[in-house]
Amino acid sequence: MKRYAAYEFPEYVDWQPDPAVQAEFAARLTADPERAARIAALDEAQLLALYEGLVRARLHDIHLKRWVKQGVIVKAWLGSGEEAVTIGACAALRPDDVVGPMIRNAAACFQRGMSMVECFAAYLGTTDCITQGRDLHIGDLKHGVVPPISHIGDLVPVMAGCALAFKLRNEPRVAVTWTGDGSTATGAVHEGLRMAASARTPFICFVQNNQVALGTRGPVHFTGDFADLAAAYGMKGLVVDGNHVLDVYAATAIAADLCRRGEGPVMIVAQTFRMGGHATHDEREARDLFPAEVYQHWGKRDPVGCYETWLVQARGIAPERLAVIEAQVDAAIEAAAREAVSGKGTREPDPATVADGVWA
Ligand SMILES: Cc1ncc(C[n+]2csc(CCOP(=O)(O)OP(=O)(O)O)c2C)c(N)n1
Ligand SMILES: [Mg+2]
Repeated sequence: MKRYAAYEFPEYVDWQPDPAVQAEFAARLTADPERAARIAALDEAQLLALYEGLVRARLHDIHLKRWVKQGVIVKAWLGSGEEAVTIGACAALRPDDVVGPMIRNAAACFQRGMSMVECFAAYLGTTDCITQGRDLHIGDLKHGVVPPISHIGDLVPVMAGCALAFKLRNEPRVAVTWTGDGSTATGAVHEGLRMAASARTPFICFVQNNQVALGTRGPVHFTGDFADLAAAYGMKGLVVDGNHVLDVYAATAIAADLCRRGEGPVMIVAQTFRMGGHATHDEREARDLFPAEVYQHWGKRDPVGCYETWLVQARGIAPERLAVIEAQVDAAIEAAAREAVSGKGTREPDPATVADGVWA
């Protein structure tokens, strides 16, 4: 896809496939026979839909960054470089499953069918979004998206509770959330996992290990191995390459089937890396957290670039077809952003309504 020098991480700007990394990507496709079978069953339309999802997530973030630079918004929390964890998971779910995305997984909102206008409007604080301008943490139960609150960890017991409801009602539905490596330190995550496991709920909990929490590097806040956590709770655990959309897809599909068979919950540890800052305000400081080689290592593993390269080189998809998808997504995002911005000054919340819908 097109790269944007003004907005992207330095490693992504002149991104070129690295043969050794692409070989790793290909090896992962067959490393686990069960996952390999899931991937082999995907048809071309499904493969292209995954590409479209990755591109949409990336361009959504690039657009937010543009707004930050233009002063339209003050800052943005991005999922750039970690898109595969969200897009791969959403692709493996059914429409009546529910997801609880944290801000790093905001792409789940539009992947599940919420409008891009609404997602942008949430940042602008206009009445075009479900919180009516109150908060950018959005969701919509119509689309099976449970809105988060900004308190990290709290979605785990909430989503485990959704899963418990599905189980008690005998509904073959699955609840999914993503928790960051740092968020696993919260009591809420522990309580939620403990309850989810003991009640055998159809719950999938991603630990999105991007190796940093705000400005604290992973090994400083956790000295264990996330892959060991699931066993401690008595739940099944899987580890995925979080930059590999097909690996995430396949593991989620397997986990969802286990859940629907009453063999949940499942914890999926997604190994990835936060290429940027916690949000746009600390991008420069974040570059000092790890040696340059670490950024280079993960930069070569750009989830969009690696998947695009695989589609072209291994699946024989013409680059022109991918360019058409990208152009369509780009045009849709531009149009949505224009529509959302038109609400500034015209669809602002009325202060008199501030307490409406507030229950506690
Ligand atoms: C309960 C609570 N404590 C602290 C914070 C402040 N806070 C916001 S994000 C964050 C770090 C999250 O790190 P991680 O879980 O690894 O997610 P990432 O941002 O890396 O995706 C912290 C401490 C918060 N929002 N809620
Ligand atoms: Mg983290």
